[in-house]
Parts: sequence; C-alpha cells; structure tokens
Amino acid sequence: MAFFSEQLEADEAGLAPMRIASVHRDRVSAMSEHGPVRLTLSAQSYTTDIAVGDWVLVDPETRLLVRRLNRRTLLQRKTEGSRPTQLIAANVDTLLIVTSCNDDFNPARLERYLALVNESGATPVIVLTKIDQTADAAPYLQQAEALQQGLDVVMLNATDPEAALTLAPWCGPGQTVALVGSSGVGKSTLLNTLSHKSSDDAQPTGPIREADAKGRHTTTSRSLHAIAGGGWVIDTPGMRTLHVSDATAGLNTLFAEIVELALRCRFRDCTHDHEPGCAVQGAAADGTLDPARLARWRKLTEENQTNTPIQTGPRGNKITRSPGKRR
Ligand SMILES: Nc1nc2c(ncn2[C@@H]2O[C@H](COP(=O)(O)OP(=O)(O)O)[C@@H](O)[C@H]2O)c(=O)[nH]1
Ligand SMILES: [Mg+2]
Ligand SMILES: [Zn+2]
Repeated sequence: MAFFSEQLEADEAGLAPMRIASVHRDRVSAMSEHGPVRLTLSAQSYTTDIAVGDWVLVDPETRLLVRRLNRRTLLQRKTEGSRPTQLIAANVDTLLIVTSCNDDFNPARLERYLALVNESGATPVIVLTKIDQTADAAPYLQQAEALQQGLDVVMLNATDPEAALTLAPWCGPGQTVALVGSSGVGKSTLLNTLSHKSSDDAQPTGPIREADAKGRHTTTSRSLHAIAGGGWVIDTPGMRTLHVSDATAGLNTLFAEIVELALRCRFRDCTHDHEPGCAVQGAAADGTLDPARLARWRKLTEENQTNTPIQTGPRGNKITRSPGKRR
C-alpha cells in the first residue's frame, strides 16, 4: 500500500516489510511472505511500543526488527494508572464493535468504544451478533443506530458462514478490520467464520453464562489473521474497563447532535446545566434529545477532562492538549 511503501528509504531495500501478528511481554511475531516468524528485538525496542497490525522492516537474515513504519490509525486505551497507554491495534481501517442481542447490549459502554474508535482514526461499525437467539432484533438495531450520526450497524449470526458476506464490504483486499467488545459476544467465532480457519488452528471460543450473558476470558491476547479474499482481521480479548482520555475529537464526533445544539445556546461557555437560553436543555425538555443520552455525554466529557493531562503554555497559561490525532 502506498502509505507504507512511500515511507521506505533507498538504503532499506534489503529489509523485508512484515506485519506484526502478536505481541507478548517478551516476544513479538510477524507475518512474512513465507508465514509467521518470531522477531528479534534490539535492546532499545520495547514490546509495549509495538502494536498488533504495525508494519515493520525486518532484517531477513537476523530477523531483527529494524524500524516501525508510521501508523495510519492507532487504537489505544488508558488502563488504571498506566502511562503510556495500552496499544490495542494499529493500521485498522474498520473497528467492528461487537455486541449481542442480549444483556450484553449497553449503550453507555458502546459509546465508550465509539469515542476511542473515533479518536483512533478508524471507522466504527457496530456488529450485533446472536440474532438467531432473539425473537426481535429490531429494538437493538434502532438503539445502536441512534448512538452516532451516520453509524453503520449490521446484524448477524457469527456462527453462520453468511456472516462473512454481511461483513464483506469492510473485508476486501488490503483492508484491515479489528474486533472489539466484551467477552462472549462472538469476536473469535466471527474471526473463525471470516478466516475459514480449519478446526485445528481455529481461534478458541468459549460458552457464556446463561444468567447474564457474560463470557469467560477465552481469548487472552491480540492477534492478526489473514481473511480469505485478501484482508486482515485482528481479534482482541474482552476489555473490562474502558476509560476515556485524550478523546475530545472522538467525543465530538460521537455526540455531534449535542455539539450542534450547543451552538445555539445563549452563552458561549454554556455548561448545559442551569443556564437560561440553553438549547441543549431545551432539546432534552421537548423530547428531541434523550435525557439519558445527555447524562452520558456529561459523564464522558467530564471523565475525559479529568483524565486528559493539562500542559502549561508558553506564558504559563494552562492549555489542554489540542484534540488532534497522535500517531
Ligand atoms: N447462536 C449463536 N452463538 C454465538 C454467536 N456468536 C457467538 N456465539 C457463541 O457464543 C460463545 C462465545 O463466543 P466467542 O467467540 O468465544 O466470544 P468472544 O469472547 O467475543 O471471542 C460461543 O459459545 C459461540 O459459539 C451467534 O451469533 N449466534
Ligand atoms: Mg475471543
Ligand atoms: Zn447550553
């Protein structure tokens, strides 16, 4: 792909471009033209700086990872007390946010995923699995579509080969999708359906609890796989906590209807809480804006502000980091 090949310097012609397939604390593997290889890391490279999906240049003799190419997109999250952030997947075109037509479905958690995905530079798609296990999937579809303007939502049975057709628009040659969502929603099942894995090298999947539809942590690390048809798919373990930070632009995309309403508030610095002439409160009062949605906007926005480091500007002015993407 041009984005990556244009980064190659003349003296790097002898190096092999490879794509990172898995990252563990002490080892990294990549997909080469000839199959998977374990890479050698120099003393200066840390596995925490490498993401599944990264393109790297490798010395074909020593298998030394020489250089990581610039990323097109990067999904990352902050975990409790972690600095730097945890890298989830790089160079993903479409993030498939997977949830099921059962008790797993939770608008507040889906909004957290959407904020992080928007911020990553990749395009989100909501995938509703287990349509074969619900009498009426329509309410799930309706609620999912309301989460963000222009959001694509698809419904499928992850165990059915037809699911690959439903996801085909995002899985063509050279395209990369990644699967995120709670344990038990069908991410690994979907990966096996997409990649036509034979049962002996299939990604392990696990049953969920009847009572609350919660899955066990069957998948424990992130991994990249080839899809029949020329694309790539990244599987990830379920994430229990999703803190929002450094995601101002992602939140503005997610809550675009509130951002648009706020332009019509009487005061420019309106907090949409108590001010007269507040267009946001007005919309919540007349039913055009769901008050629960507004409450979730407030919670996420405040959390983002608390978690986003404040830098000191040239004259000692406090400035928050610009919402631009960090790659
Ligand atoms: N009937 C049905 N079962 C599914 C579907 N998707 C996943 N499952 C089952 O749900 C369980 C959890 O799936 P798994 O892929 O391990 O979920 P993951 O934790 O998201 O990777 C397994 O028993 C799957 O067979 C679906 O769309 N329909
Ligand atoms: Mg799994
Ligand atoms: Zn207002």
